[in-house]
Amino acid sequence: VPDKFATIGLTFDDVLLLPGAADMAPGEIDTSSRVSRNVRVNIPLLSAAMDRVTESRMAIAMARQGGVGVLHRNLSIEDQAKKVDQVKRSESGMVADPITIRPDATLAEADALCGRFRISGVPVTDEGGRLVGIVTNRDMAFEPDRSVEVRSIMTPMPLVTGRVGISGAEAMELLRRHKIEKLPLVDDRDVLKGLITVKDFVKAEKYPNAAKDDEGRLLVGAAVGVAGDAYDRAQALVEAGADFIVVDTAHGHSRLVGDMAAKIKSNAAVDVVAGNVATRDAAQALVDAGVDGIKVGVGPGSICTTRVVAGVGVPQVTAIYEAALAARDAGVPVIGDGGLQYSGDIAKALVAGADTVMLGSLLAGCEESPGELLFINGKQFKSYRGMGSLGAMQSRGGATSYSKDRYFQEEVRSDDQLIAEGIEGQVPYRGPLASVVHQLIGGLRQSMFYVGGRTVPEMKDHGRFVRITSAGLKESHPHDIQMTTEAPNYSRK
Ligand code: RVP
Repeated sequence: VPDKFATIGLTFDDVLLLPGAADMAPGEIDTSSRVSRNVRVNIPLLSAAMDRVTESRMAIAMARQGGVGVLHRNLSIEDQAKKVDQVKRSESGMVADPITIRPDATLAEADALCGRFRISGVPVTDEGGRLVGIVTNRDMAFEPDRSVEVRSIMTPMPLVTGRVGISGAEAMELLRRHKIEKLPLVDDRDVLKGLITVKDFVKAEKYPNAAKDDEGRLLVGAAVGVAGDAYDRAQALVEAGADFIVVDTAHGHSRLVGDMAAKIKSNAAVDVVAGNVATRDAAQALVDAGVDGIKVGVGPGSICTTRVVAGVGVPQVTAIYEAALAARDAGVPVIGDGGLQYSGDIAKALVAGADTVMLGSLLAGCEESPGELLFINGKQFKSYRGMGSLGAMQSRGGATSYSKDRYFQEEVRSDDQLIAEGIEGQVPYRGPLASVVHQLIGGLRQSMFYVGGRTVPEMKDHGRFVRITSAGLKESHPHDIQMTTEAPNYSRK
């Protein structure tokens, strides 16, 4: 970087990808990638850690599609940890640590438990963790007295059970032969070790591309900050089963961020991603702090006003490129976060040096994002806002907002002293995530074919840009025609 002026900063609309020789069939294209050193996804997409984008429903939907969601942190530690738990329990080949109930609990308690975790039955275990029976909806439905003990209505041992380590096919065969929905897994002392359900098998078939951990549970990430009880939060999230923690701030080139990442890493076997940064030096500082992934983006977000309010930022393609220069040699994956408007931008981010991208506005309109559908002039929308918007920073009563410290404003006590760095608004409703991801990844696969990159690493290696002018950009979009039909993957901004 020269003394005063850095080189010119380029963003998605400033560049196009050069077509390259493609010696592969489109079917050979592999979109899998790494979020961080040890977290692999099947599609290179993350949903943003924002309170209008990622709660458990979105995280589950993202992982089923092969990507991963990062649960936002603008809520209490307990609530966020609960959401991690919901994702980890949602589906898998096997529930490793099933919810259980004691034989002396009441039917009302069993009912409440099933309602809370949205399950249709619970294994019953004694103090030693030994399986003594199972109680399901069917047992509960015909008992009017809610105060009876579970032991009197459960189906007691001996039950059909499987041994720990049973194969999926064997388990399925047992479920089918005995026409049961749940197969408890036990060791040789009948201690409950897991649970396999029919529902999980059906889902596993429905989502063959799902991103899962070694135990077959969906992947999920969760965000923390650096102030106050941020470290306690990280511990609670790890305990709940988060696959990676994101130290999520607007300025990752600060000692607090590196220190927090290092502290989390030294006390837990979990990947830690940190950010956001936009220069090579900042990425190098995070590499030196030992992070497993680097998130890049200062100011590109659709709802972000940091570049206007603070006058700070780096156009996103250049930011990714610069950060990747430091990350690449260290083998640390890069997440390009923010500013993507079209599927083509995903490929541009990868060629610039990202391993995955994080999306906010492109996903905020999905059915699975938090918040109600809004009807305005006969059109459907969902609300979307920056985590640095007044609304988000005040959402827990100002003084206790958990998103203020993303912008290093946790010291600000009163709402009217906050300096907003984001706005609040709405985006068009887009329906289920599955169809949105289908279009985004379909577009990415086309890019990979045009560029001649069979895999994400090949895209990073072979891909080349051509810089364009505003005339080139105008030519790129539809022109000299009045669009009469909405395309599923294109709208004029
Ligand atoms: P976009 O996909 O362009 O909507 O950008 C989403 C990203 O914007 C987030 O992942 C986050 O890094 C950033 N963000 C979130 N809130 C704000 C803000 O209020 N300025 N910015």
